[in-house]
Amino acid sequence: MTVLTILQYPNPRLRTKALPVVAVDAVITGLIADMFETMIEAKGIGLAATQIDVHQRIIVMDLSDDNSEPRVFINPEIEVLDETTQLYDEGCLSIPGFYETVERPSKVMISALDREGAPFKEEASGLLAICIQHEIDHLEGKLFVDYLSPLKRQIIRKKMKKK
Ligand code: GNR
Ligand code: NI
Repeated sequence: MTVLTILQYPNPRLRTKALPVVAVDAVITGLIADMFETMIEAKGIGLAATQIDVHQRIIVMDLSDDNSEPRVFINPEIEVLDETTQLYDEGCLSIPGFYETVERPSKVMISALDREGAPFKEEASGLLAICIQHEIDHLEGKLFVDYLSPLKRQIIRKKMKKK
């Protein structure tokens, strides 16, 4: 297994739209293992393939304190189940050190393939709902800073460029 490099904002590759996975084969399985290793090493709760410059629709996630609940979402789709929204102070491994409040739908239905390629559905609320929306945004080339005012985004962009 390998720890991969995480692209940093404002790298334009983070704006690439990922394509669906065609077959969950040994290459995809190996990539998923590397993504978990990368996410854990970076102390994240989720990682989208876009962040490691692979533009296929793959997300790994572990919301537990001890990395005991790994989740994989391949070709994920969400349907908003409730117009209610929730606010959360979001961070991103591609924008380290910056946290800003983002508003998102509270309750969504996730449809995806698991690591074996089998389809499943899961109703999500709380942190899972936030995280899956944050990760699917990555697959679309979108970042949490896109929800902020242009001024706030510009400040973060300049500070990231200085690093
Ligand atoms: O580790 C992460 N924490 C986090 C906190 C609040 C909202 C979303 C996230 S996801 C982030 C990891 C990451 O950048 N995934 O793309
Ligand atoms: Ni992120």
